[in-house]
Amino acid sequence: MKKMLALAALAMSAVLPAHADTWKDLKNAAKQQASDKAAEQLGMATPAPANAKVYFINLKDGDTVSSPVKVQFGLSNAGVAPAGMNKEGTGHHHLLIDDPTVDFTQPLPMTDQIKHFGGGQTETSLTLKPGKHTLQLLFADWKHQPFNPSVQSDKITITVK
Ligand SMILES: [Cu+2]
Repeated sequence: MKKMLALAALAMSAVLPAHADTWKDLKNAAKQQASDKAAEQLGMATPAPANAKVYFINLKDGDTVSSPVKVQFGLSNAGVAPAGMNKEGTGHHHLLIDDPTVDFTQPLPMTDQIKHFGGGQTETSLTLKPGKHTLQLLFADWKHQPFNPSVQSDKITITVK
């Protein structure tokens, strides 16, 4: 009988920590969800990852290109995560075409001039009319809101043949 109890206690002690971890995980997940929701409702800007930079890899100011235009997004000192995933030090790319007005205190709208890459894409192929166009990268947080301070590339002008 004593042996049985000891065995049961051993089994319990093996099970308990895992059980407690699950509870802790659940509690943390609930906490995270609540704080995500609050951040979203209050429109709280996420602090920018230190020294984060976005830049065009394959295009520079003054380039002449043909449509469709391949655009590769460069990023340093931060990571890419899909939209909706609040993970520290990450965000997703946005491409501003022909200088749209941007409210840096709000989530970015999805328009013809503000393209979101919420799947975590790091390049795209753009169909543009012949003529001059401006392009600018804007990196934003999981809720599509620009970081504070904002993480954006230089605005470049390209000519489409
Ligand atoms: Cu977005």
